[in-house]
Amino acid sequence: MKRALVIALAASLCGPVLAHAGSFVVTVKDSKGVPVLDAVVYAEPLVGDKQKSKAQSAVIDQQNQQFVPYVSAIEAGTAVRFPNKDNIRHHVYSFSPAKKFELPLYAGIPAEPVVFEQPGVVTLGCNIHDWMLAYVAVLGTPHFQITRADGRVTLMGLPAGSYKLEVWQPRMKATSGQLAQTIDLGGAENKEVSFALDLKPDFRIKKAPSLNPEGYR
Ligand SMILES: [Cu+2]
Repeated sequence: MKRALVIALAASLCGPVLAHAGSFVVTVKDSKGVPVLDAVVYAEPLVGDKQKSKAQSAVIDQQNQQFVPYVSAIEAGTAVRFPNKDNIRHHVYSFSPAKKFELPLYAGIPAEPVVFEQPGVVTLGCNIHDWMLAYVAVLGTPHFQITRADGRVTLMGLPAGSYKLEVWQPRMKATSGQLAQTIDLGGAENKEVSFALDLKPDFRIKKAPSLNPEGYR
């Protein structure tokens, strides 16, 4: 009797979610059909209780006078640390409505992380090094991934239901095609979805002008 109860409990704790979980297999390309890097793909459940996530943390480095990574995706409420791995000081800031903050000129790791409470896109800069640029997509869902060079991600372990599937990329034009799709996902279903983005050219300066010790060639 006791043993049966334990087994039943164990099954109820870890069984249902896995048994009815599905996934979105998402491909992001540009208007010419080229796979898109650094696209944030995220799925928000349209019905049912939103799972309350536990406190999470993330790291955005400053390395060789660049932010690493260039694009981060986090769930709202995540605490982010900004370690400076360079031997010069940085002054990290954001003027974005979703999170305004400033880490005045510092070396090493600031004592306190920065907590991003509100969903939205946050643009990061450095007061000293104008070319330093990074983005944080703060999301109201734990279901997200960022594309690599192949433009593909898989959002796994999603309970069956109806989802709004969305994509965001720093170079996306406001007029980009369909950026949000409402899709029903069945249990144990792997649903293929694709997005085509209209992107602006990449104007980023890849490296700090002073990084090349031998000067310009
Ligand atoms: Cu800097």
